[in-house]
Amino acid sequence: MKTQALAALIVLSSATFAAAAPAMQNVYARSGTTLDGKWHVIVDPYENGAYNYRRDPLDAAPNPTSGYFLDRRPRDRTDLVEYDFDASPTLMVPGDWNSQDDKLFWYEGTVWYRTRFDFTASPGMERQFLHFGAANYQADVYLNGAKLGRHVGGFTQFEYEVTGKLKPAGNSVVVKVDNTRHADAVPTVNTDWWNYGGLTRDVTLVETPRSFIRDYEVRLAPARAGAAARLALSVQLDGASGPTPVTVDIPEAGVRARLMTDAAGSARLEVPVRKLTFWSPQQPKLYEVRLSSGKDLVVDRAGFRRIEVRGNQVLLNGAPVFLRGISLHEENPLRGGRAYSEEDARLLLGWARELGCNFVRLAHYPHNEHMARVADELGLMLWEEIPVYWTIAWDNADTLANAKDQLTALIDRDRNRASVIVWSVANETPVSEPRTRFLKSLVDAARALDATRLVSAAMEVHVDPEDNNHRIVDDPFGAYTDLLSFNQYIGWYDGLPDKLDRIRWTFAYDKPVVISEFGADALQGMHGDALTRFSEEYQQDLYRRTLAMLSKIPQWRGTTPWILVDFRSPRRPLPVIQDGWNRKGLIGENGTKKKAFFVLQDFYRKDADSHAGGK
Ligand code: GCB
Repeated sequence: MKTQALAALIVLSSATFAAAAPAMQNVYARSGTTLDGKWHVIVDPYENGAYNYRRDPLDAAPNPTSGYFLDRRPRDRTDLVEYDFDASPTLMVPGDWNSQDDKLFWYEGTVWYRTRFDFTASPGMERQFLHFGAANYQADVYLNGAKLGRHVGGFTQFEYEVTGKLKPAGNSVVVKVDNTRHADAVPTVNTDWWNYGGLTRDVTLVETPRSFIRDYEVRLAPARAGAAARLALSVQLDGASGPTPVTVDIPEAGVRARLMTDAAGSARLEVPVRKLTFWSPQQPKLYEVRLSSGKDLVVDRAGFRRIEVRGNQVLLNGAPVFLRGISLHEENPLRGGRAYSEEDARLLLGWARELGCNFVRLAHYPHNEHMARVADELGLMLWEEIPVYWTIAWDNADTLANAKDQLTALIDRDRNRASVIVWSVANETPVSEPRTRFLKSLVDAARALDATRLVSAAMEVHVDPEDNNHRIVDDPFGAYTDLLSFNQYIGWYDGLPDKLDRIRWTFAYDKPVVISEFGADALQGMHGDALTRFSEEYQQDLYRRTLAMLSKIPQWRGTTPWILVDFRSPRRPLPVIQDGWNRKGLIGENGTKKKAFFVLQDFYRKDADSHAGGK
């Protein structure tokens, strides 16, 4: 392989990373020790570990180790010990508690988790960080009896520096995880998915040298007419004392760039690339990217592509594309519970590929990092989303700050994934001024953090009061999004499937229409005629008619039907048929495909691409 050194063209210092320190980029590429495995747990519905009998918070007490559950050891045999981690059961981390213990299936509240570990620093490593992939919903973290902090938000990564706080033996990490729903939280109290609680993603003790590459971005720079492709590189060091060199190597692309950081540890550089194979679903080319500075080395695999909207077309690498999509929840129906592993990602995204997809909507919250990494590899474009869902507290400034934090964490984590083409800020939110202001502020935040991807939201449709067969999409928020995306359930919640044949559409915006949901419930294995609710035939017929209806929309550019696999929802109690599952999956809870799967597969194979729009 030929490696060619390319001169630095522009060196700019930047304040891009100046916001509150995000968790480090690409935690899987760092040295460290996994803290995954069995953790002892104490279920604490009354939160006695957090408050005394007068309901005063124990964190505020003068002795920070006085919490019942802060892993105290009895001093002698006569000590009263009512809460003892060592004597308590264990749960696997990562993993939700609901699917691991029948008694916790419906549980919402506090569970205390504890693990112990010994620690010896690896050669050259001087700093340590405790990194959590996610904990749903609120996590209070303690190390050796002292509180490290609180994290709010069930689907985003967070970390604490623990340098100088570790002992050679018997370190104790205690986490109070609370999945209580709140009206002013994100999401709020009402969702159509299971509120899985726990340490749902990997926990890692990461080690770094004193100065390390905390954050970086490697992407295509905006195209310039007639000019060769250029890569935009940016890095952020943590712990450097003064300007420090950073090297970025992309051997297969012939890039070897040297950046010099400013005093704040930031550097940016654009470099031309001789020859680059653009990432696409047909050819999901990934390049090894090696970033190094002093003793620190981070290796990633990144793809390079352009995504943009022109008029009502979506262009991938300059060519019109139809988004052959499907929605999915972060759930592994075969094992039960939240999906968290690379293997889970391969199962779910493998099914999407079989369906003929080039696009997947990761609904309704940030999924684990493996999803985007596996999608990069498989050539699936992604829509990623935050849980601004239904009835958010639009006027609450803390709720907005919370939503922004989640959006920021998601963008920070996945900005180097070529697969991600859409940041979605909301799902089915009712039109009102406070709501549109709230969402607009999220769009602004997304664009400020990342100007290279599309921004959207799953909006709603309204019925023309004069004509029941006329549907109008004119949400004022549509003025701010790149795609015109909306959910519609004609033929399921709105009439019977024959209604689909009569519908006509009006759109207030000449933008690419990407229908973010349609579908019908069907119990896998239940058969009937096309008018038998919950039969596979009903769902099959609805898919046929919906695709025919959508095909008449001139600016139709894609869809992510609802949904790839049945998923658990407390809103779906119908015995025998639902039993706590939303049955709109194209695949049943046991992994068996329903008839409608093949209708969509056939459409994606034969007809879909003709809707990409002309050149
Ligand atoms: C929707 C929601 C989705 C639900 C779905 C349904 O519009 O966005 O979260 O699960 O409808 O099945 O009703």
